[in-house]
Amino acid sequence: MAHKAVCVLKGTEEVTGTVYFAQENDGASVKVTGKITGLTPGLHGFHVHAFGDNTNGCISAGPHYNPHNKNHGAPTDEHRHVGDLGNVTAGADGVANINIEDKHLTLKGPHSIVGRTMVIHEKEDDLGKGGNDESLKTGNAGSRLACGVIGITQ
Ligand SMILES: [Cu+2]
Ligand SMILES: [Zn+2]
Repeated sequence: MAHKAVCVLKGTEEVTGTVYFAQENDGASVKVTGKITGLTPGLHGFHVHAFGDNTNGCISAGPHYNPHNKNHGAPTDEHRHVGDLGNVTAGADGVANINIEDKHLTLKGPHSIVGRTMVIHEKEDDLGKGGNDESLKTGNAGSRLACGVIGITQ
């Protein structure tokens, strides 16, 4: 059975976006598509954070979703946070078009990302290669520009 989810990202500045998630069956990879606008041109860290809590803005979403207690890494790394989707790239128009297929995410089961928060960051995620402690936690991606809770859709 296929699973689908959606996330509307909002922030304090002009950054907004809509992200769609689709998984053909329980064990399949998750396709992540959509668009984020209002960004500065270049790379921006893009992660699933642990909590679906936006009571104090994006900061309440907590750290990167990490149910297996790993260090921060690149999307292609075997050892990474489940939430580590790396970077999205905004063009000169400030728009990032998202088209990711990820094997670590799931929309079903005990480690489902549904009910957690998607965050887009100010800076580039160094993918755990920054050579300092923070790199292994956050990728030094800076502040949280916009976020939204991932919810079930039809
Ligand atoms: Cu993040
Ligand atoms: Zn991470």
